[in-house]
Amino acid sequence: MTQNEAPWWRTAAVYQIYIRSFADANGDGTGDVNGLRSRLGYLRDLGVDAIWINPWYRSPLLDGGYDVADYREIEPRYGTLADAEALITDAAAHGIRVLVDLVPNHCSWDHVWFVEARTAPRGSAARDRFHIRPGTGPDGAEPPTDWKSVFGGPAWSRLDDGDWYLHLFNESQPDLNWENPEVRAEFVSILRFWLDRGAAGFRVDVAHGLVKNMAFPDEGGNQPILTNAKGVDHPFWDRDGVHDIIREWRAVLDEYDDTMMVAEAWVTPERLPLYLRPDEYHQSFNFDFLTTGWVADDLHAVASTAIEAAAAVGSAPTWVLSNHDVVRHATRLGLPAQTNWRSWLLDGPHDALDTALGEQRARAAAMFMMALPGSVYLYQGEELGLHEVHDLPEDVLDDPVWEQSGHTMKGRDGCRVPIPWTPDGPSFGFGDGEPWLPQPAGFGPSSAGAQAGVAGSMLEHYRHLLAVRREHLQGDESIEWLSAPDGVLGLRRGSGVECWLNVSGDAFDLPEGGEILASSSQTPSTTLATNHALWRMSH
Ligand code: TEU
Repeated sequence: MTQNEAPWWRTAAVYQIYIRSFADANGDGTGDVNGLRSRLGYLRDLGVDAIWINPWYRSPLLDGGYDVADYREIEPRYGTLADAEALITDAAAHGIRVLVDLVPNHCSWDHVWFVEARTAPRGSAARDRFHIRPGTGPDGAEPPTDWKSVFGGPAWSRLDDGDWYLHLFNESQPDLNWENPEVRAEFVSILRFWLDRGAAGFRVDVAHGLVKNMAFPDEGGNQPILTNAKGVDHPFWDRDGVHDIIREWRAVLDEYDDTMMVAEAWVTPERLPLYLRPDEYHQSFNFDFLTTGWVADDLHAVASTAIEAAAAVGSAPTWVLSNHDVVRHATRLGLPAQTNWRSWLLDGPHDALDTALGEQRARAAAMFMMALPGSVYLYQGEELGLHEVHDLPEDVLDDPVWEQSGHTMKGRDGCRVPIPWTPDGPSFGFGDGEPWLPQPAGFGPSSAGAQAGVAGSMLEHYRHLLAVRREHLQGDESIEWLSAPDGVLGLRRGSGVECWLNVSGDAFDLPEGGEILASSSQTPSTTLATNHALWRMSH
């Protein structure tokens, strides 16, 4: 395959839209499709190739829309199906493809199937679409298994007739039964629904879920909240049967030109390539990169492993530093090494955060990530250098994790705060209404408006990096690691672009080289200080 024929997704920059918090056109305090449409020019100027939109379907929003009541309707707070169709058309006119979020492991308890199942008799077809089982113990008052929800507490809740239904996440998110042919057929139809409307593909939620051990053995052991167990023959994660489902979906995508699907699969690096075989997912997120600390050897090991693993199955690697489920990386990188950032949100100490250090490292980390072969996924607001809003008052927290963990985990709201667009004004330009989550009083200088055109701002840094990446780094996928002292990483891409990252070493004088293309410093220099990165064109 010549480089020009390589599919777009192999080297794309994809921008994640948490639609609830991106831009609010109708002033109800919640982001919406028309708000997003009004900001497409910003995304084009930023230089992204595609957007992935978090679930926008009709939903009670009890897990931010990952509780889908109707996969073919848009949540009224976000707009209409006609708005969504117009968005896909407008995005194409801006040169931006649209990936839709597919949520197949579970639906909402408001989905018509579950409404039916609740009152349907035991053994009925309506109940077979879910995992509904009698309990154990006297009177069946104990859950069928010891399985725990990812958000805390038991993974089973009781129906009025005493039977129990499985929910690996919130009680409002009943797990679908993927052994049921009707469930399988329905999702093929949903894929076609969005592909027929011009979607370029899907980000697939909980791609390592879906299939359960139908013997329902106990799991044994307790998993920490918000982690997905990784083990051999686990009763509900990463079971081999999931690959049959993926192949069925891939055959559908292959009927449409230029489409792709990317898996959200929290599995081990050894198992991940199985999801990326030529007749399965095109790509998968690489969460090992996201969770790697600021340690040169670790970053190198994770990156090179991912590159080799993707190549072995003909896929291309992906890189992600932040998303709507994790503490924003400007904050993570400003915390002392080894901090458990999930529990730090509640437990602190909050004065351990060095915001300037986090921002400095975030500038350098973006350069390292964008210099790697493959595609990058950017989370809305990282181009503004936004920090986690870690001090949201408890009474505004919306993530079900807060309640379900018995107030032991603060959850994921702090990375979902509405975006500041203007230095001042109501909700910093997010919209005319009161935003659904409060924004920090000092948000103005972080706004897109305050940063646009300002040399050295994080926004201009991202714009510049994406432009250089488009010109020099999206044409091929080759990489050579360069020799470097401890604490420093060096790599060269096929175009001749070099990236140097000083993670923790002493200031390092780069070997003789060519023209500097980008720098994390306001005063680019070939003496690379710690926590800085530099791109240059080698001779
Ligand atoms: O996340 C899947 C998932 O397993 C997460 O709970 C993950 O373990 C955690 O966030 C670690 O960072 C997806 C969505 O991305 C998330 O927003 C949803 O809450 C979840 O599925 C349920 O649909």
